[in-house]
Amino acid sequence: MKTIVVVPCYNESNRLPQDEFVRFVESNDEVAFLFVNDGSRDNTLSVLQALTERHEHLMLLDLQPNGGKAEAVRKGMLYAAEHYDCQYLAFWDADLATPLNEIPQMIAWADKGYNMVMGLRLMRLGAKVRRKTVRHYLGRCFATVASIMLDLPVYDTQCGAKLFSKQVVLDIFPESFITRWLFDVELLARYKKRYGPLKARENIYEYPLFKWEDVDGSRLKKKDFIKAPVELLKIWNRYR
Ligand SMILES: Nc1nc2c(ncn2[C@@H]2O[C@H](COP(=O)(O)OP(=O)(O)O)[C@@H](O)[C@H]2O)c(=O)[nH]1
Ligand SMILES: [Mg+2]
Repeated sequence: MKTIVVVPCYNESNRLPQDEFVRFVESNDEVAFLFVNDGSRDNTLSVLQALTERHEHLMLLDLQPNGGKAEAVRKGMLYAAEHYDCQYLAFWDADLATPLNEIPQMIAWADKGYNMVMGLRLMRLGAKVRRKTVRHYLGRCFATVASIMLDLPVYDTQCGAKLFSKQVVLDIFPESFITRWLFDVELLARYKKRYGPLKARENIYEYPLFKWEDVDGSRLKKKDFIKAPVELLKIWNRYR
């Protein structure tokens, strides 16, 4: 398998588009999925057990108790890097706000030599990128501040679809994250610290997704937006 995609799942039993994952692995034999159940309180675990029976490229890691998205992604990425022979590792939101057919495109950019490829939600003519207005503008403000803080011309830090070479995963995932929702910003800060600002500008690629749609049922609350500036400051202080 060339690529393993980690899918964090917290109370996803009603929202997970199971058939789309099955269809995808049936037609892409270079990609496998590792679903990480993160101490869900609904029957996500049994849903995932049944789903991962349907194809050998659908796999399961069960974590207890709930540790949050950042920790589930981190543990899943490290587990996959250690246990499977693969070239790339990715993480992907379970609601498929980013459609699975963007995976091969992101792999293609990694094949060109980028060792970190980030989904970019760029609202533009001709693309099917739809974000709720408030979230869009809050997101743009956040991304602008994050970009200034990181001193990197990054446009969208928070998209839930990102792909890495195995070496980058082994370099920037082992340490626990200090924030719960801003771990993507931490990943960029760690990358820059590990490889330097020049490499961060040259070897990370933001790939503009053709399609991205807000899916209802987000676990993000208003208070998470309010806390964001403080969390950003924590990151700035920790990684400078
Ligand atoms: N492991 C874990 N994953 C979570 C948690 N909360 C959300 N997620 C996952 O993170 C992804 C994105 O969550 P979502 O609620 O759609 O957030 P948003 O679209 O970014 O607002 C999904 O795959 C969720 O299952 C959590 O507490 N633990
Ligand atoms: Mg979502």
